Amino acid sequence: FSKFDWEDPMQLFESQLSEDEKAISQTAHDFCQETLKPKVVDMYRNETWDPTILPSLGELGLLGSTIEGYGCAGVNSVSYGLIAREVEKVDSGYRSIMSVQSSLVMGPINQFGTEAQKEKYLPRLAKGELVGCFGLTEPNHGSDPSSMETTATDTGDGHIILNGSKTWISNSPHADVFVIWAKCKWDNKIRGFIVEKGTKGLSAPAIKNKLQLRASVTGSIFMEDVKVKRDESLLPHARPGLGSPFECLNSARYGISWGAMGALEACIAEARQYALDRSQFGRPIAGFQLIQQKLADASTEAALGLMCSLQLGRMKDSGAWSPEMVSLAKRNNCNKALQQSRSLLDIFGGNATSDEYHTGRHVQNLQTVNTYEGSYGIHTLILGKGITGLQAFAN
Ligand code: TGC
Ligand code: FAD
Repeated sequence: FSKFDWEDPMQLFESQLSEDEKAISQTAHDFCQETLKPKVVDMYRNETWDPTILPSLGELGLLGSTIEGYGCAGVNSVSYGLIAREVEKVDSGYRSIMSVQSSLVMGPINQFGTEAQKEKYLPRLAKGELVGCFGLTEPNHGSDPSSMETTATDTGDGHIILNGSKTWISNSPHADVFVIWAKCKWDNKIRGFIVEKGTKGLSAPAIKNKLQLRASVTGSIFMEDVKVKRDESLLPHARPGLGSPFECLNSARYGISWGAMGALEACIAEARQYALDRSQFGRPIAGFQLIQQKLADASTEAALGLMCSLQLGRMKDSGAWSPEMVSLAKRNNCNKALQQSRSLLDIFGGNATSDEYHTGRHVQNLQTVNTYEGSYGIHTLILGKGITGLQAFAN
């Protein structure tokens, strides 16, 4: 048998990845540890936006990485997951910045846009020259976007007028490109629209003083008679209804299943080192059984969760996947990461309070990660419907 490696307990990295996947993961790892990690404590403290982050991710081919052409890397879904894992080892907020740009902005433009829209936006989004955001959630409609109040009116002369508001939108205060989902007055169906920063009637103020995800800027979007050209703005290949925005979410949720495990792995590494360095009662606390149980439980959940995400990625790459599989992975991995990181935080004793240790920040972030892109409860109900055939969302 081989020697046990606590950093890769089931030899996922060593035995299950292709050489290309290992190289992409290593590139992402080095960039995240060398460039992102030194910034994170300050950005989290001050809720700031660093305009160099997206361009540096773009330079390495880490934005919209699964898209073929338009300056994108065209890698497989497993590689996208490995990138999300490395970014979220530093901070869930940084992974949010990356995954919103990749899955929720470049994804729908690539999948549902015209050739002209793709040529116009994708290369610059891939370079990180443009910042994108995705507006689905509204103040009164989060888990149930089908009831959204934002409207699109066709003026009959080639224009669309958007009215309404969105809330909790990642990147929106710095966005150049807004993907907005609105209910069309002509047939009551939801469609996607691209709106550019600076369009009259559009504003996106930041939501300040968040308790979580402070290294990622989140905002509202307000639209008051926002007039856009129909052929430039409408994503014409999106199926009318919620199916198309949910397709974007499938990809983002899949990436989050990897990312949450990355955050947990970072907590395991930090807690293990802390426990080895910290002595009480004349010996390292790592030698106490209660501490070892926390590390064993967390390592087990991280290893199992990563294998689940890897299997899902392989199924996505072969085309044999379902949204319920995505819900299973997103629900399990986010919830396990939240529970286990919270348990590991106890190892730091009073130092759990200090933001010089990263575990407390990960615990805070994971509360949001367990909520956005479909809360734990919503993914429970998606799985419940998949298992029983009966939906329990509403009467
Ligand atoms: P339902 O009637 O079940 O479905 C409506 C239509 O959508 C289709 N569909 C899907 N298509 C593709 N993929 C999926 N996963 C799909 N799920 C459903 C479905 O077939 C149907 O199509 P059609 O042709 O029949 O119209 O929908 P519902 O209104 O009953 O809602 C069900 C529910 C609760 C599961 C859904 O609304 C839901 O998932 N709610 C959660 C909302 C959510 O996830 N919001 C995320 C906002 S974005 C975000 O959080 C970004 S954070 C990013 C970051 O910073 O990282
Ligand atoms: P609610 O829908 O009000 O849910 C509240 C509680 O009720 C939850 O526990 C939920 O599970 C439960 N619940 C709801 N319905 C049911 C039911 N039928 N049965 C049982 N329990 C139920 N959205 C975007 O569109 N774009 C973004 O970029 C984006 N980024 C975000 C960034 C941050 C930092 C945050 C916090 C949120 C972001 N969101 C974004 C919004 C996010 O997707 C929503 O917050 C999430 O979908 C939950 O919606 P809600 O907050 O309205 O909660």
